[in-house]
Amino acid sequence: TKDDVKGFFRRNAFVIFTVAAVIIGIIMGFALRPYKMSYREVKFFSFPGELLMRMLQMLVLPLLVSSLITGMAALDSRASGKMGMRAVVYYTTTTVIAVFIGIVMVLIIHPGKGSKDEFTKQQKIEQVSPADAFLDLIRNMFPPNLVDACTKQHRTQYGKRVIHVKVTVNDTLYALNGSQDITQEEVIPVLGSVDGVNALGLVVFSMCFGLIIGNMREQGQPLKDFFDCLNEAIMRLVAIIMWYAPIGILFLIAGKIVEMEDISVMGGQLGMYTVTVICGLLIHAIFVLPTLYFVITRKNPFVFIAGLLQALITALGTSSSSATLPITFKCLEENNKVDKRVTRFVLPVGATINMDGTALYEALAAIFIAQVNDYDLNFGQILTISITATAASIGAAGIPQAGLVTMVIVLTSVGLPTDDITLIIAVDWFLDRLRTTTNVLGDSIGAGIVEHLSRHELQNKDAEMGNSVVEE
Ligand code: DAS
Repeated sequence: TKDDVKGFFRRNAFVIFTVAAVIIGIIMGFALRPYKMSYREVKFFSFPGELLMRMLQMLVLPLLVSSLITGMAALDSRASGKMGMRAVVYYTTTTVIAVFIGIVMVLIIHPGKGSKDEFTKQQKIEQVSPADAFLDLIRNMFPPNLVDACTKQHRTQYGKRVIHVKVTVNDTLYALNGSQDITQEEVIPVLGSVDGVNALGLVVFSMCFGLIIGNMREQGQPLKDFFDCLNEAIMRLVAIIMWYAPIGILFLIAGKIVEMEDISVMGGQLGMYTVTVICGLLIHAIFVLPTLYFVITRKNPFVFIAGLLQALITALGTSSSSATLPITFKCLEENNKVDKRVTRFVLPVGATINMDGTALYEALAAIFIAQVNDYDLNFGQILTISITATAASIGAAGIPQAGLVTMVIVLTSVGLPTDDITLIIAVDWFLDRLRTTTNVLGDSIGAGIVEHLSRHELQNKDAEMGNSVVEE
């Protein structure tokens, strides 16, 4: 009836607008490509998309800190310990499966053969040894200056960026993660030029701080109330930004299509490599994660995923799982009714360290680069790649192209030339979106699974709260 149709549109307005935005963005992008817009014109054209990125990034810091602190404070240490253990087991399991899929796919399809002279490389890429990178991972968990951790992403022990990469491919200078050595003017186009926060450090601090004020009972109540209120206020801001999101996503996608290299770059082994990555991510996202969800919760995974559509499309548009975090919260809490005590705990941690798509990608890309170099890897080296790809995905920040940058660690670990990152940089802007979407899906499915496994603790907590209300 008419009311049913109206009800359907009201309930799904966001998703309908967002899907429409993606379709219009793609059409507009391809329609504008023949005009060969200059870099300045492209930046101007995709300005509404850049605004969306900045609005979402603006919220990441207060949202991540307030949701983790309130999430931890809402649970006593036993309950959060059990929930934390379940989350870590889930993260480890899905990341290992993702790496395994990546390795199997690249060994079966074997996309990398033939020579690599089709690319020019003019800049050395900084080497970071796996040991340094691993120590960096631990070091970044304890930021010496919290304010600094809010403004700078992970740093190496030399006080520089984790790894910044300057490469020139076919006369186009690229900078990943906006290296300080290159000014904006020099770099055309600037790829992942996003200054992330040191999310790792803030996650560790917020978890400890939330647990402590949770155990302080009445004494900690003022701070608990403060962060609860801050979290609620931020989520209301997100609700406002969500109306703007479809417009931002439209211009992000259109701008990227206008800007992207000629499709001819996709020829030969690079095209096969792209197909291999897409197959691997699809197997993980459409088969592995939904099956895991169904086996554990016995609920329909695709209904759960339908509720996430807006977050998945935002991840596709922004290629940043931390920028998507506010929308992931909204989708899980409002559409999928996941308990806030779970989302506030699992999502910020997951968005920072659980990146299935990135782990799959880094293992696959490293082996692809070995294949292109006719370099036969033995079992031990493939094992090393799977371990370093897992560690690199944990260390990667949830910002654009982080997975390409931390791959230097994986390549260095098996003696592969790190300069060969330039072989795959031309398609990375596209594959980054797909692996970011996989990352966000993995975090969200994780929240659903952890909530299901923690339902007894949550019910006991509700009963306790209920009793205390009755006593009062
Ligand atoms: N773009 C990263 C993210 O936001 C993933 C990556 O670069 O691999 O999850």
